[in-house]
Amino acid sequence: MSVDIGIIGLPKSGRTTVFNTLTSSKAHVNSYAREAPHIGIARVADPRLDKLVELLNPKKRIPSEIRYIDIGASVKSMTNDMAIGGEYLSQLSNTDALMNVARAFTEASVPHIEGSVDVERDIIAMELELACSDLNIIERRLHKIEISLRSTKQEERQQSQHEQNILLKTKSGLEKDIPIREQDLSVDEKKLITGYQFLSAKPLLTLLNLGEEQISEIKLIEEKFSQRFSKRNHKFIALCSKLELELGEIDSATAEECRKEFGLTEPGLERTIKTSFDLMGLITFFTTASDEIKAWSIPYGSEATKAAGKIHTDMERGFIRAEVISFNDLVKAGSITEGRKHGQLRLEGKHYIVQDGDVINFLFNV
Ligand SMILES: Nc1nc2c(ncn2[C@@H]2O[C@H](COP(=O)(O)OP(=O)(O)O)[C@@H](O)[C@H]2O)c(=O)[nH]1
Ligand SMILES: [Mg+2]
Repeated sequence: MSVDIGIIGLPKSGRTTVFNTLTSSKAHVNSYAREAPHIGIARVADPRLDKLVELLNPKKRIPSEIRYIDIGASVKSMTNDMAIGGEYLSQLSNTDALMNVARAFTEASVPHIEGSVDVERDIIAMELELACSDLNIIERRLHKIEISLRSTKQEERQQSQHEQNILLKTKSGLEKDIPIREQDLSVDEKKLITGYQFLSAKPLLTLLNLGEEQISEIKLIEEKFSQRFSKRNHKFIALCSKLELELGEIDSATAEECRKEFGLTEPGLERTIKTSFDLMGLITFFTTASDEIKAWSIPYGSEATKAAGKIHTDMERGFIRAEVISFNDLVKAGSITEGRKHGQLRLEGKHYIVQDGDVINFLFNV
C-alpha cells in the first residue's frame, strides 16, 4: 500500500509537468483530450536507507514510494452543478492527500484559461470547488437520513441523529468557507466521516508553479502565501516545474551546477516530497527480512500492528511481537546480531507506537 496524492488544478497550470517531474514520467503535456489518469511513482530519497544498505549489504534496496495521480481532466469538464463529480471524484476520493498546482508563471504561448495569471483567485476558486463537492455529498446524505428517520423506531434513531448532527456541523463550517481539514472535529467525529472521503478534509499541498524569472524569490513567495492562506493541514511550496523537469533530465553534476546558478539548494522533487511527508505527518520505518532492505511510510502515531498491516494483512492479523532497534542504535552496533547482544533490540507489543527510523522485524503467526 503506497501513499497516494491526487494532483488537481486548472488546465494549463502545469499539472502534468509537475507530475512528470515528480515521477520521472513522460506523460503528454498540453493534452486536453479525455484520457486515463496518469499514475506514477516517486521514490523517496532517504540517506538512512543508503546507510543501512552499506551496513547490511542486502540483495535488494527498496525505497518507500509516493504514488501521484494526475487525473488530467480540466476542472470545467469535471464540473457538475459546481462540484467535482463522476469518475474523477472517485479517483480523487481514494487519495490520501491532494496537491493543487496553482499557476504563477506567465507564458504568452500558453494563455491562462481565465485570461490572466492570478494565483490568489485560483487558490480560492479551487477551495470553493472542493467545498462544493463535499456539500453536494452532505446534502444528499442528509436528505436520506431525514427520510429514514421518519420510519425508524425510536431506539434506532440515535445513531442516525448522531451522524446527522456531525454532517450539519461540517456543512455549516463549509458554508462559512472553512474546509473540513481546518474544522474543529473530535477524534470520534473525524472517524465517523472518514467513510465519505471528503475532498476538503484531505491534507492539501498547494504548489505555486513559478516562471524562471521568479526563482530568486522562491522563499519570499512561499512565505507570502503561507502567511496569507496556510492553516491547519494546508502547506505551500513554490518551484518552477518546467526548470525542475529539465534539470531532472540532464546528468546530475550539470544539474547541480545549474541549481547553484539559480541559487537553488535542493532538487524540487526532494523538497516537495519532504513537504508532503510533513503535511501528512508521515514517518519511515525499515524492514530487513528476506535479504531486502525496505523503507515504509506510515502516519505518525501508528501502532505496531498497523505498521505490520502495511506489509501484509496476515502480518497484522497474526501479529505476535515486533523486534525493534532504532536506526541510530543499529548503526552504532554495526549489525542486528550485535544490537541483540547489547540489549538494544527491544521486543514490543501490539500497541507500541512506531518511531521514525525504527528497524523492525515482525513476528507473526498465520
Ligand atoms: N514558462 C513556463 N511554462 C510552463 C511551466 N510549467 C508548465 N509550463 C507549460 O505550460 C503548458 C501546459 O503544461 P501542462 O503540464 O500540460 O499543464 P496541465 O494542463 O495543468 O497538465 C506546457 O506547454 C508547459 O510546458 C513553467 O513553469 N513555466
Ligand atoms: Mg495535463
